Amino acid sequence: AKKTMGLLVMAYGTPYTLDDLERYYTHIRHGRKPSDEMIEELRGRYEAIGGISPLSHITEEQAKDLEARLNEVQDEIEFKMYLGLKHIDPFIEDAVKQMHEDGIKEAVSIVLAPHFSTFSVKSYNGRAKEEAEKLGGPKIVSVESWYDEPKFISHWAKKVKDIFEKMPSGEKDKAVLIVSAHSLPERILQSGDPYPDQLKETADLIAAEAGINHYAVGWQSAGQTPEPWLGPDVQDLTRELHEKHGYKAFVYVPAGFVSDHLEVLYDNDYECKVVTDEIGAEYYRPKMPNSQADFIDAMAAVILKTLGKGE
Ligand code: FEC
Repeated sequence: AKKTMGLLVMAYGTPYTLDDLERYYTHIRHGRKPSDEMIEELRGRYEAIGGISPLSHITEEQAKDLEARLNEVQDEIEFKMYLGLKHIDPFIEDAVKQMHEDGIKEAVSIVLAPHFSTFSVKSYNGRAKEEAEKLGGPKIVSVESWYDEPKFISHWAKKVKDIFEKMPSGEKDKAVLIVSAHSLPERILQSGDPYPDQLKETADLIAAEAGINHYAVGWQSAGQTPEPWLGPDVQDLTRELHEKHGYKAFVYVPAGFVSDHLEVLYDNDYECKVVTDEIGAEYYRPKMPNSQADFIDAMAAVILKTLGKGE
């Protein structure tokens, strides 16, 4: 008989309606309530992208498609998907509890973010394992990162290549690719966090496969705290590359994210575009992976490899 295994898919989470803003933002801030001005500022950003983020539907579709793909490509294991979110319900702990109640003994977990950091992936997997230990199961095997998965790299490389190929010839020589991820406080570096190196490697691999020579790594969406965050920020980087090298076209690949959501639709498509407009340069941002089949297949491949069943 086929063995059943839990598939714990974890993602950031987003407010379902604007009424959820305060509890969501408070959770992100580790329980510290944001001021009214902070909430209003955030509400303004959600309103600027159409009222609310499309992230919740996309996350759900990615998780369902991943389960379906895994059950399609092999017939040894029946994967049963559970969705666990970092900052809103259903929380990671709710998903683990449900697995436990359903009698799931073994599970594999993946975070819908490619790069490992103690502040991101480690905390998701840590919360899942802690809850499972508290309940006495399931046993969870975790994917730690998948920033260099060849199918993931190809997914982006194809899109980047396509954009560069379609540029008018004069523009192509003056175009640059910017690969970015969410910034984190610089203090992650003190403990040797691999996050920046992993992003650099993703950028190197995408550029190599797409045949792009002009590219740079940047950081985006940094928090508003006094401590230093990883830089350069993508907006500053855009100005700097324009001033130093005269680039006239910018192609943004926010490879640290996998969906259309606030950080991309606002921080890239609005904030970076303000800069490219100001300097008179073209703005390009390939579509996010969302639930495109080849992207889902890339994550399925990563999971099977983690379980020792991949090529
Ligand atoms: O609703 C949406 O469409 C956007 C959801 C969303 C995603 C996302 C991804 C990441 N974050 C990461 C780290 C931080 C750190 C802070 C922080 C703050 C926010 C705020 C909102 C927010 N994040 Fe987020 N993030 C998303 C949404 N994030 C809203 C609060 C307002 C703001 O600062 O913009 C700073 C916390 C603090 O103040 O102390 C740190 C990382 C990722 C990518 C990895 C992942 O997806 O887990 C890292 C999506």
